[in-house]
Amino acid sequence: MENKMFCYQCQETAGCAGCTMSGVCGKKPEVANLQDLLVYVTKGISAVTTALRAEGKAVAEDVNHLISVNLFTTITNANFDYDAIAAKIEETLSIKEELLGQLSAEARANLPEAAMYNGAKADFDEKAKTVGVLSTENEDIRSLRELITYGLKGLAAYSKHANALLKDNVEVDAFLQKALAATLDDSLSVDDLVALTLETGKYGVDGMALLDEANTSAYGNPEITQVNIGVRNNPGILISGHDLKDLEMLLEQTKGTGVDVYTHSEMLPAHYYPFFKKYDNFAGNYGNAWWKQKEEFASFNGPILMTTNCIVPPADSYKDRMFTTGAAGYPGCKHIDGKYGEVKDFSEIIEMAKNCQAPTEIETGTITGGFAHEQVFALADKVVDAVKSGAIKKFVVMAGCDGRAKSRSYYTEFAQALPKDTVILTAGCAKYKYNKLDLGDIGGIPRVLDAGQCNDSYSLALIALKLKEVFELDDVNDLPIVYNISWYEQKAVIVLLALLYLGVKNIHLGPTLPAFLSPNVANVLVENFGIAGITNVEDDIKSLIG
Ligand code: FSO
Ligand code: SF4
Repeated sequence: MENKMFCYQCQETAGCAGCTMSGVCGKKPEVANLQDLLVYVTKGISAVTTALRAEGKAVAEDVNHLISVNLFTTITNANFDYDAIAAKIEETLSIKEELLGQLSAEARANLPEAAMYNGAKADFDEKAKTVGVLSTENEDIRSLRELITYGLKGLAAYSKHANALLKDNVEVDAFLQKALAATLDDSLSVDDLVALTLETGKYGVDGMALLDEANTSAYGNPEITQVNIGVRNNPGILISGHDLKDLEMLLEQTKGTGVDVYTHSEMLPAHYYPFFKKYDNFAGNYGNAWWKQKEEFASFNGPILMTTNCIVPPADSYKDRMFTTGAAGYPGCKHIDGKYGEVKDFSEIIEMAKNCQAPTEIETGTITGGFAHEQVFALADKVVDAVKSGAIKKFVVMAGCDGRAKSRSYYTEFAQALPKDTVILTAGCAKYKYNKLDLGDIGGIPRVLDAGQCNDSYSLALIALKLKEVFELDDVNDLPIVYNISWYEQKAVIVLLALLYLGVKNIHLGPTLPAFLSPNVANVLVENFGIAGITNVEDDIKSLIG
């Protein structure tokens, strides 16, 4: 049967090969194809901005922001709204036409076809079918182009969150656009694209540093925090995704209204920031990782605000109480817009909450987190002593994502099977596989140290570099740290590329290796970086822990 779409960007892709009829994530073929066109025109405008920079001409901040939001929109589970995606394509084309006018005739003549495309909305569906992943025929070139593009999507997501806090890094933006444009360049060889992949990792580190600076300068450094996972008696609003600025605006607007705010999934680490502790109505974290939202959003009873991915297509029972903002979108769910620096109006959500029942309790107790870089540095002496005395034998980085695949129970079992003298370092929604297991502590140091969101993997890298310095080692791979990372979507790709750039070797990646790695590209990663998959808990404990 003829493909209706082709997407293989996430870990849950159909048959570990590609979604061709409809997305496992719920993405319909027409939306998947239109996302391909959005990526294509975003690459096109990036070729234009890159050419403008080469001529010494400035590119406006708004254009950088548009490019980042476009890419973020196409991340797995972020936006399912055909009309919203079509509108972004139209806006991009119109801005690109303006920019083309600023470029010399000579530079225009050298632009790729994507930079010159200027179709009308009626043509989008037809055009979309010709610009997808499979339009690159050579499988290694395709694999590298997609690996770079997915890494850039992750980088764009992190940039977007920093931009929302009015922090920009024009070098990151310029690289992101240059690299996007390079994925259109047929003259680049496999070796060129491998080099560009590694360079993407460098900017991944810079992008995560930018976001870390944006978050900590606005909200303070994360600190050890016990987060309540039970509920109160007031009506509540559940906020999910990664955007802390949206959370801040929601907390400001719900103050004194009798409505509580709870976090879900990747918003949990917001509780670790000192700034948010001043809100009495910031009640706790409700539920688990993104893929459990169907049951948990139903029992929450109140409105839900999705600030980013990961959206599961909502059930009718709560669809009318689900709202989106930023790059997120779902047809039939109200989208609340707002420019950076402006206050978004969440009054409709708050009014709705007032008429809803309080959340139904699904758990009680607390979970502990807040082990980002400054908090861990504050504990450095204790940690170093524990390593020197042999109380801690190994750190196991188990950051990344959670997902619905049954095979992910591996991570729960792996965490349980780890010897008691090991400490798990985590970030991202991967933690939900083991953060309620009560794995105990080592001399007061919890055995699960949660740094925060997936972007806070940056903290884990800083911690590793600090330990390298303290132990006076030349190579970060000589530390007693092993990596068993789970991935799901494209933010995990930039985290992986960033770790590779920092020289980390022998990362184990699961539950399956990316379908977008061709055998040859996978080989490059295996040979140069020792990347490996996972096998079973027993063998992996033996090989990783010894
Ligand atoms: Fe998870 Fe989703 Fe943070 Fe991802 S909620 S899977 S890598 O969006 O971004 O860890
Ligand atoms: Fe399939 Fe993942 Fe693409 Fe969704 S994002 S269509 S599940 S590969």
